This record gives sequence, structure tokens and C-alpha cells, in this order.
Amino acid sequence: MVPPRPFDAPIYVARPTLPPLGDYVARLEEIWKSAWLTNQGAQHEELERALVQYLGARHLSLFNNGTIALIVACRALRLGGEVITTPFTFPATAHVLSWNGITPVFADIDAETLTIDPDAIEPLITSETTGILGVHVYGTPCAVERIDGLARYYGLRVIYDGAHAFGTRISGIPIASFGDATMFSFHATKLFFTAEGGALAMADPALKQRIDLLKNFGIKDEETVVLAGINGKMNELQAALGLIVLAQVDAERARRTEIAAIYRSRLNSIEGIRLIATSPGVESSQQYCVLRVDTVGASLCRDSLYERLKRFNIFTRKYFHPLCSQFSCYRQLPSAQPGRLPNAERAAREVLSLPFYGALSNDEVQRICDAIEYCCRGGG
Ligand code: T4K
Repeated sequence: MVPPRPFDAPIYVARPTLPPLGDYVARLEEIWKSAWLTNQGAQHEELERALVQYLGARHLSLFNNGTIALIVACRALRLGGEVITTPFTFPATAHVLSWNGITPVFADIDAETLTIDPDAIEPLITSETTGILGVHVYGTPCAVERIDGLARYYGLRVIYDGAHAFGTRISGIPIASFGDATMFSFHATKLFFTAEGGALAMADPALKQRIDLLKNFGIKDEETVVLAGINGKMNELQAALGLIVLAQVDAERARRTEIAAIYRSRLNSIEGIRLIATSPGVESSQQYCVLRVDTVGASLCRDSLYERLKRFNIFTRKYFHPLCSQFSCYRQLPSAQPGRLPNAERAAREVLSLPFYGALSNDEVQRICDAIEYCCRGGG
């Protein structure tokens, strides 16, 4: 077996597709002329309007990052006590609850979609529960109808962490239409990015008003502060970048769809590994392309594949291992005890996020597949 040639430069899991620098410079010139750098400037207002349109949201509020957006969403919806969430996510999801003095209660995930399992939520609801924080992990939608139904029945609030779900639709319905609020992250590693940044989408205009106040220190006017707010504002440089990135986002998604098809056609035939598929009726955000390495059926485990690929200069990521419930700050919680979250524990052992961004050429994707195939046949 001849080993494939390693890449000369490292291949990472994500890479922002940067628009032409000249387009950004033109926007910067507008900002320079105005001498207006933040606090709802012209770029900010233009981006907010454009994203309401693009995301099919009733209302939207821009933020300096997705984590602060989630912190503010919890505060705006007056969540407290306990909130039921998923352990299979980025640390920020659980941390935003802690930052609000809320106890995260971890529910197991669905074995296929890897999103929070509604059947696991219901038994965890107590008199202390105030909300559900679901994550559209990898852009795969949560079981939104059932979760929203549970919330109505038990009088709970629902926030969706849609950090990965920019542009996801369910049967044509924009993902922002579900729950009380949905967060989007615009970090540099995301399909749509503003370097750091994020947004909350919501249907209720009163909630939008409260969120806008909370992200701006609670300031109503020069002499009136009505809420104990924080600084969560997106600045003009971020918003300007967002406006030019938005113009290319459909092309980026289309290219990623092609790349995913190559990965699928090459890798799904290898014994014991498979790509996580898009659920029927779902239009994917194409944020991540994730492999599952079957702990029983595959010739090697996820961790050895991850290590061996590094020898080819390919740096995959184990999003999301370890589980939030395994962090030292949460593992003492009753809901975090080993064995209570079997689907999440298995997923965390099996998943591997592959390099996935528009600038990858077909040849590079084929070479990544060659390396995976080689490792799976005992090479590397
Ligand atoms: N909820 C969920 C479900 C999330 O996934 C996230 C963030 C959040 C909430 C919080 O949203 P934000 O507050 O971040 O808006 C990265 C991102 O930093 C993080 O935003 C993202 N999720 C997470 C899944 O991925 P790391 O620690 O893996 O990032 P890092 O620096 O290792 O970058 C990954 C790869 O991307 C690097 O190997 C190289 C490449 N890269 C990275 C940067 C920063 C670039 O090519 N260019 C860059 O500028 O967390």
C-alpha cells in the first residue's frame, strides 16, 4: 500500500473564505468618512436589515459574539432555576446558563440527529425548570415541533443555539421561526462570519426591544437606564465585513455542498465509517461535515484516525468531545453522572469533523479521502 503524499501546509477543519480585500476597503472608507465606529452605525443598521431578510426572521439583534447573545437571551427571557440542555455542544452553551446563575440540566440526545431528545427532556422537568436550550448541532435542526409543544404544555421558554444553523430550513421554513429566540454565531470559523459576532432572532417585538436594551447597558436615553445590561454591541468594522461576506454566502454554501458530495461518495463505502446525513426535508447550513467512526464496525477508532491524519498534515476536530457534562465545572451535577447520557457519550467517542470550506479544491478533498482510506486500511 503506497501512502498518500502528506499536504505541504496544514489543512484545518475550517477556514474563512475572505471576500476581495478591495470590497472591504471600500466599506472602511465609508466608515472613515463618517467617523462612526460602533453604537448602531450605518453598517450595523444595513446588516441587521439584510439579515432579517436572509434569515427570514421577524426581528433580529446583532451582537459582538454568539456567547454574549445567548447570555442576553437567557436574561431577556428571565430564565432562572434550571434549564434543560444538551451536553453534546460547544462549552458556550452550558456556560451561558452558569453566567446567569442557572443550573444546566443535561438531557440525552437523539442517536441519529445528535440533537436534544424530546423524550429525554420531559422526565427532567421539575418545578425549578424555566426553559429549554436546544442546539441545532452541525446545523441539524432540533425536533422543534415537539420541543415547542413541550414548552407550551409546561409553560417553559425555548432558546435555540443555532450557532451552526445559518440558513438552515425545515420544509422551507427558516430555522429562526422556532422557539422564543435563536442565536446565530458569526465567528471566523462559521459559514457566515464577521470575525467575531452573532445575532439573536425573535418573533416578539417586545423581546427585541428588551434585548436591544440589555445589550447596550440598559440605556434607554441619555439620562435613563432601565435594565442592568451589558455591552454586547456589534461594531461597524464587524458589520461592514458581514455585509460583503453575505454577498458570497450562497456561493460558499453551494461549493460546500459539492465538497460534501465528494466526501460522501468516497467515504460512505468504507466499512465502519459514515458521514452524518442531512435529515429528510432539511436544507442544510453546510456548516460542518462530520464523520462517525463506528466503535465496533470500523478497523480503527476515531482517536487513532484523528492522530494518524495529522501525519498527512490534516487536522480534523473532535467536535464535541468531551461532553459539557464531563467538564470539571459540571460533572458533579446529577444529570451529568456517567451512564445517564448514553447516546451523547457514544457520539462524543465517534464523531470527527472533516476539513470543510469552499477554498478546498476537488483534488485536495480527494487527497483527504485518500488519507482517510489509507488509515482505515491499516496504513498511517
Ligand atoms: N454554541 C455553539 C454550538 C458553538 O459551536 C459556538 C462556537 C458557540 C455557541 C459560541 O459562539 P461564539 O461566541 O464563538 O460566536 C471554534 C470557534 O471559535 C467557535 O466559535 C465555534 N463554536 C467552535 C465550534 O469552533 P475552536 O476552539 O475550535 O477554534 P480554533 O481557534 O481552534 O479554530 C478552529 C480552526 O479554524 C483552526 O484549526 C484553524 C481555523 N481558523 C480559525 C480561526 C480563528 C481559521 O482558519 N481562521 C481563523 O481566524 O472554536
